[in-house]
Order: sequence, then C-alpha cells, then structure tokens
Amino acid sequence: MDIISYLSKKKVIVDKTLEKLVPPAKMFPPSVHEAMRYSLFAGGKRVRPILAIAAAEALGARTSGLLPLAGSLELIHTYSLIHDDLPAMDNDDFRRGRPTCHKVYGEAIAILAGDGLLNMAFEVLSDTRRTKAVPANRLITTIKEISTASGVFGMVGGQVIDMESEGKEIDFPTLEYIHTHKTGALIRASVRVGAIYAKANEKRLKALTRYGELAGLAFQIADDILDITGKQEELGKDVGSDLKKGKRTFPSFFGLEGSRLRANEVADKAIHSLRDFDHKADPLRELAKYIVNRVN
Ligand code: GRG
Repeated sequence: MDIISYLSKKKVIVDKTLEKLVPPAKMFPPSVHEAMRYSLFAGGKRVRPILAIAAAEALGARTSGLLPLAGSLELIHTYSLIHDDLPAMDNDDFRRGRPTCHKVYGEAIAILAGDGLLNMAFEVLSDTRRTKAVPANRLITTIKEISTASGVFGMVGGQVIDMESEGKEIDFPTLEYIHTHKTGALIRASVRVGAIYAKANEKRLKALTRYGELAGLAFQIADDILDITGKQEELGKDVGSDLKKGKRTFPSFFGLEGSRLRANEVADKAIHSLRDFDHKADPLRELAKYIVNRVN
C-alpha cells in the first residue's frame, strides 16, 4: 500500500473535521479564536488522529463516528506545541513552518489559545450531539484515556522532567521516562482511542497498545535524529535546538547510527506486535515505517 497517499487522504478528512470543531476566527473574542486556528491549521501531519483511525480500521470498523474523537487528539497536540514553544518553556520562534503562536499573537493570547484548544477537546468529547455514534461507557473510557495521557501521568509529567533536565547529566531511564511521557503517552492513547471505539477485545487492545507504545518511542527517536540531521525548511522549525538547550537525546547516548538502528528495531517490533492482524492493519504497519523515515 502507498502510505503517502493514505496519509494525504486521511489528512483531508481530519482537516475537514477540525474545521467543524473549532469556532470561526471572527467569533467573539476573535483574538483567541484566530490564534487557535493559526496554529491548528498551520499544516501539521495529523499523525495522532490518523493513528486512531488506522487502529479502528485494523479492527474492521467504519470510522465516521470516530472523527470527533480523533480531532480532539489533534486539538490537544496543538495546544501542547503552542505551550511548548513559549519563552518559559522551549522558547522557539518557528513551528510548522511559520512564526510560533506567541510570536504572532503575544504570550498571553498564545497561552489562552492553548488553554482554549485543550478545553475544546473535552468539550467536543463530551458533546453528545457530536459523539452520538459512541455509547456513553466507551466515551467515558475514551475521555479517561485522553485526559490521563495528556496530564501529569503523561505528557505534562514528561514535559516537567524534560524542562528540569535541561543542561543536566541525566541517565538513560530518565530519558526513557521523558520520551514515553512527553510524546509517547498521547501517541499510545491515540491508538487506544481507535481500538476502544472499534470495540477491541482484550487481546487485540493489548496488541494495539504495545504497537502504540513502540510507535511513540520510534517517533521520538526519529525526532531526536531529525533535530540533528533535518532541514529547517522541511521540519518547519529550528534545528539543533536540543543541543543548544543542553538536552540529552537518543543520539547523545547512542550516536546517530546507533539511534537509527534502534529506531528501525523499535518500528520492526511495532509491526511484529500486529502479527495476528490481517491486511486491514497494513496502514498501521506502514505508519510505523513512515514514522522512522519521515523528514518532518
Ligand atoms: C506543554 C504540556 C506541554 C507539553 C509539550 C509534545 C510536547 C510536550 C512538546 C513538543 C516538543 C517536541 C518537538 C517534541 C518532539 C515530538 C513531537 C511532539 C513533535 C511534534 O509532533 P509532530 O511531528 O508535529 O506530529 P506536527 O506539526 O506534524 O503535528
């Protein structure tokens, strides 16, 4: 299968969904809605919603009812990028190929735009008109899944240790904690959201969860490598920022070649975790390869 054409078709569907989920730019108060849209529609790859869709497809489910849930993952991801770019955090000027949200709208509005996106995700998830395809018990499980992955037991926790580790000599388990929480938790949750939506049995959920964990790790190792080898015009953000900020990364432990080797090994393991699935899981298999070979 052609993963690039699969990704571009799904991206169109996700973008249409997101367009309906967020308020128009002119709605009062316009500054915050404009800033939310500025970052949301800056050309992200939509990896998390697409992972949710591909996981549900792997189980043979139709995915139209999943779209608002998948969209909520992207709202949370975009909020995290806006806040991560703030001067108090990573202090970055470029994201998704354009000036960061706070560079355009100022820090206060960027913080509020992030807050707006985060809360909108849960507004969408709990809006029974939008999520009528999902029975209440599975919706609650989904909300628990996403909130846990985004909060202190997931992304926020990982971000805290990442910030506190800057310029420090950390050991490998600490780097693993940062990676599995800061980036991995939401990617794992994305796959699980699709699986829960598609009523995965325990065995299938376990296999897909393992896939999500490994895909998340492969994604972050690739990100560490791209921060050294990537091109700014392809990445859409500054390169070399990990080194500049004194952050330990996979290449700082294992070198570039060692990290590439590990990323490929982890992707292979992710694919192996799907051994009991049929051809409907091919997009997930190809996504694991894409994640390590991507250029942005
Ligand atoms: C502020 C609570 C809080 C958390 C921020 C996700 C995150 C935590 C920070 C982002 C920093 C970063 C560059 C992490 C590396 C992996 C990552 C999440 C990259 C960006 O995700 P992509 O590649 O981006 O999916 P697009 O733009 O395609 O959506």
